[in-house]
Order: sequence, then structure tokens, then C-alpha cells
Amino acid sequence: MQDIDRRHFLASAAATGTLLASPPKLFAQNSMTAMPQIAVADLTSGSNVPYAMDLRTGSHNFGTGAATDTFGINSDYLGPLVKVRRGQEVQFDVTNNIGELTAVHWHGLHIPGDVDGGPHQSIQPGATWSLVLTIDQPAGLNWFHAHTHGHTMPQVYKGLAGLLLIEDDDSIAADLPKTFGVEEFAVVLQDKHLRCGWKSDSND
Ligand SMILES: [Cu+2]
Repeated sequence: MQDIDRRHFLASAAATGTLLASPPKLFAQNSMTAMPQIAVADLTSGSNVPYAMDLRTGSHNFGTGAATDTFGINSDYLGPLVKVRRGQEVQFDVTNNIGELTAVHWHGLHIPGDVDGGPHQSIQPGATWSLVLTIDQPAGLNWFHAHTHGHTMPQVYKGLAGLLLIEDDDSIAADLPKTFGVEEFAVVLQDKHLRCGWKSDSND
């Protein structure tokens, strides 16, 4: 398989999320391949049912014409944009179906260490980590990602990452365009260097 160097990283369009049921299609410049779209999980109305996050294996064509092994969260590659509101308690069931040890860290959230999801909170293959996050910070875009001891980089590169958007009274009241996929977009960019034979356990 041909290498893709950094010059082509934007053109090769590793990943992008456009956030609407039928957003305009974005295309990778070199291949005219439609970029993948990530789903929106709007949890702002609240629920007694935990939001299930299925960490799983998948494959994706990054413009090389070949299928590359990936990880995803409720998806072949990457995870959803999870939308929450300040003051909410949000329940998650995070299930590890990637066949290797992992952990999921909530990047940017002001939360206690026992739900932070660092390497001290590994999720064994086949296991489910159930937790409740209390959202108590201003509006902003945060994210979640694998934070596995010794394997964070390969697992995030392969797709274990998603977005967490916090809304609050101010952001909701703000006179700003906010219709996802029409006036507001979230884009995930990943730098890719694709080679034959690369394995997720080569943590370099
Ligand atoms: Cu982080």
C-alpha cells in the first residue's frame, strides 16, 4: 500500500464529522471519496436509560482503495458527538468489544478521578464500564478518547475518540447559528500514515 505523507493529510481526509441527518457531503480532494459522517447523540433531554457506547472493531477506506482496520464507538470508525447540558447527570455503559484492554477518558471534563477513565480504569475485553457523569462546567466542546496504558496512541489513531459538546443556559440563549450540518459543523481531523503490516500493538 502506498504511504500517505503529511502533505496529503488534509487532502486524504482521514476523518470528518458533519452533524446532521443529511449534511452536505464533504469530499477528500485526492480521491473524491465522501468523508465519513459521525452521528449525534443528543442526551440533553435526559434519560433513565444509560447511553450505550459499544467500542468495536471495524474497517475504513482512507482513500487508499484498501480497507484499513479501525476501531469505533457505535460505528466502524470514531465515535459520536454526544451532546449534554450543564447540570445533567448522564449515565453511560461503555462496553469493550475491541478484543484488547482499553480505557475511555473524558477529556476536558471537570469530574472526579473515579469516573475520569484514565489508565487506572481499564475495561477488560468483553466488560462494560457503567458510570455517571455530573456535568457541571460551562458550555464548550470536549472529547473522549482511549487512554489505555501503553496503547493510547494506536487506539486513538484507529478511531477510539468522539466529541462531547456541553451546552448551558448562556450557549442556548446566545444569538448564534447552531443548526448542525447547516450553520455549525464539528470536524475531526486525524493525521494518518498508512502502511502494510502496522499493528495496534506496535506502540511507537
Ligand atoms: Cu485527553
